[in-house]
Amino acid sequence: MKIYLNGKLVGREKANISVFDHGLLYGDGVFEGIRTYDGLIFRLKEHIDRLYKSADAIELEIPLTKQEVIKAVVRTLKANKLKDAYIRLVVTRGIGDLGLDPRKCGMPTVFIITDRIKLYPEKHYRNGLEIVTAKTRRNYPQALDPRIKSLNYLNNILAKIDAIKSGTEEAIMLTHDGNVAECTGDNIFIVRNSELITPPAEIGALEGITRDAVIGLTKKMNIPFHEKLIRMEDVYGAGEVFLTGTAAEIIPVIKIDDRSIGNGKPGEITKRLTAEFRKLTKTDGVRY
Ligand code: PXG
Repeated sequence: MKIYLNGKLVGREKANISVFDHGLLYGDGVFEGIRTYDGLIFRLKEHIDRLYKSADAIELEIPLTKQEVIKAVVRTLKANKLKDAYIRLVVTRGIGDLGLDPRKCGMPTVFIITDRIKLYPEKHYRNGLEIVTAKTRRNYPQALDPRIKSLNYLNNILAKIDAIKSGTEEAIMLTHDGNVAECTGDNIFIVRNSELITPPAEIGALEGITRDAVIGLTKKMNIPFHEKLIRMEDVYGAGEVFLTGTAAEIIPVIKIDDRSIGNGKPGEITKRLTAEFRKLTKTDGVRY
């Protein structure tokens, strides 16, 4: 396996980061999780744009142009001869000292790992997923905006631990004032009276690339769609619930906190969107 690290492709055992890197010491950095389908990088431009937006939000200057980052991604994919891959693109503040001061970090660290993709077991797509509501609330946007895809994922990890302790794989995270925000690594959608609804990202959710793709599909498919605030009562009472994410794609949810959703089976709108999304992954990407 070859890993891109600060301009070079190195073997796995040589892909090491300093213990003084502020990405490690403080979670000071940003990242992207991108996917390729049969030699097509899905929505690469959108992922790169989001990476730069995240970096800008934490005043981190990426030492490469967007075009150079794209070239580095393609170079890494080719070196590993992967056609269906998961790409982890990371930019940290770089090597500093034991203080928080980001000015001590001379040069951001950039690395790219490309690997085979690990998916949820197929049965979850067929039968639907069981999830819970996390005890842990989503970061307050005025403290650390969840729209920033930063290396600081502890908020999500605490909610993931809530999910695991409840015997499930995913958990719904609420905002400080009880609105549904998103899950630990996926956005959430509900269907109510044939209308598709997802919470607005600004209340405390990542503007997911898969979320955007699904919103785009609703226009093409004439499915009524709105961004709206939703509470857990709305989710429990929904006809359908599904999650979206780069790794998960679109995954139906059939039980939440031991309560059945709809008729307890993946819903029709979820199935139609999944079929259209699969088509999109075959066409909507950059060939390498
Ligand atoms: N919310 C959060 C908090 C996420 O981390 C999403 C929503 C979905 O966004 P995209 O752009 O992927 O549709 C994410 C994405 C991983 C992994 O390795 C995590 C994500 C994506 C890919 C891999 O855990 N999170």
